[in-house]
Amino acid sequence: MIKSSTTIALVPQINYGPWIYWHDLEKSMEKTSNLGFDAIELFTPASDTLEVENLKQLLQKFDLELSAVGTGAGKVIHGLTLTDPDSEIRKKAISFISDMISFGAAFGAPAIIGSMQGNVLPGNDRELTLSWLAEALEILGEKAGKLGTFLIYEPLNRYETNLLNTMKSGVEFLEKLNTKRVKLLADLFHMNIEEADIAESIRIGASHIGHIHFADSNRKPIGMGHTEMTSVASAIKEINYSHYISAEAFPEPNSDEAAQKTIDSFNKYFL
Ligand code: LER
Ligand code: MN
Repeated sequence: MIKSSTTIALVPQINYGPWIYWHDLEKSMEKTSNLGFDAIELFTPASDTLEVENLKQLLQKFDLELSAVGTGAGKVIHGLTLTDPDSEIRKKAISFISDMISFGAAFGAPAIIGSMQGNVLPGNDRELTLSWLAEALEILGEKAGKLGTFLIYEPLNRYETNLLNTMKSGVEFLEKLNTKRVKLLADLFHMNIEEADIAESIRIGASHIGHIHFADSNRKPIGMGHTEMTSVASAIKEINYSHYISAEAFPEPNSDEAAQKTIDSFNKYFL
């Protein structure tokens, strides 16, 4: 079954970005539930921001699941990436994500590696940098597997990373790893920039895809841009996708309308 999710940003330092709800966890969960979504995706400053028991109670109260946890705060707040030339920083990045994997796993939810993947920095070797990414994914993927979940790696558009930008390059990268516990994130916004054909790229990703970020060409909720969603939705159904479709989109024109627009689009294409 394909399941729907909103996103909730709980990082005090960040006040605008591609997340539907902001700062107030309980109110955001109540609204998510009232609209009929299945789940929430969380963007928190750290793995210990929320108490596991407290979040379990809230999820039960609002009949929601946790779809995934973001790790981007490790970069935004602490300047960590998995491909920093400094091995101490890479170690700290692995530790930050490892803690986030444990937190998510308490709910059966995977952690997402997006901006924490970093970049090949000027003067650095591309192959060496990619080997650091591979090393980290091996360690973190196995950790997620031991805890009964998986890890998600997200190809980003060229303005956010110069590592891997397309679904095909992500598939080729994962297929060279020993761990089978890393899946790909198909973020429709990044794909709109990088892919020649989003639907075809979804088919290339097929069973490797473990999470989808649902945003239109302009990163507004689906239906507010020019992504041709009918063929994309067909491809998602064709590959028998059975994870979450999560609204990582700008809260435009405001959070409530963005959430409504998202669930309307989700129901239109996937119910
Ligand atoms: C960043 O643009 C993104 O798409 C997030 O999911 C990862 O940090
Ligand atoms: Mn994304």
